[in-house]
Amino acid sequence: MQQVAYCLALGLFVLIMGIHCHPERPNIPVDPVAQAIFQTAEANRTPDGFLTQEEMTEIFQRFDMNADGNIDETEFIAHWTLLKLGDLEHAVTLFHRADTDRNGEISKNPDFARLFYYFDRDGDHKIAESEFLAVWYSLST
Ligand SMILES: [Ca+2]
Ligand SMILES: [Ca+2]
Ligand SMILES: [Ca+2]
Ligand SMILES: [Ca+2]
Repeated sequence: MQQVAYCLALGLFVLIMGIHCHPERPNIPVDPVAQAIFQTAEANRTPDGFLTQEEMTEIFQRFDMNADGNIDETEFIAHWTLLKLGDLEHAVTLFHRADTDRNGEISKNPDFARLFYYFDRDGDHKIAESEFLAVWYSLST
């Protein structure tokens, strides 16, 4: 019994020390692709460091090359390639994560609306660069 208590105390000590030594959350590796997308989207409208719904819609429209209101995989890959965003495998992963209802295309509803909600972690109706980078990272890994 004493041994268990000892182990618990030791575990707690290690935990506290761990938190103490790393008071900040682990840094999210900055993905240059995500950063480029964010900054391009930002620069077109209000360069205030936030993506608004309008700015996000603009990204959507650029990917939706035939303007039918949906982004299919071909369009996504084509635009991805056009923007030289790199790794195609990465593109396919992102596409499928973004297709939240898995019908084979990213539509404004529900996929894009859900994505906006998902990216906007603090619920202030705009996406900060840090929010964008964090969610992008979690979507691509
Ligand atoms: Ca903006
Ligand atoms: Ca389309
Ligand atoms: Ca979909
Ligand atoms: Ca936000």
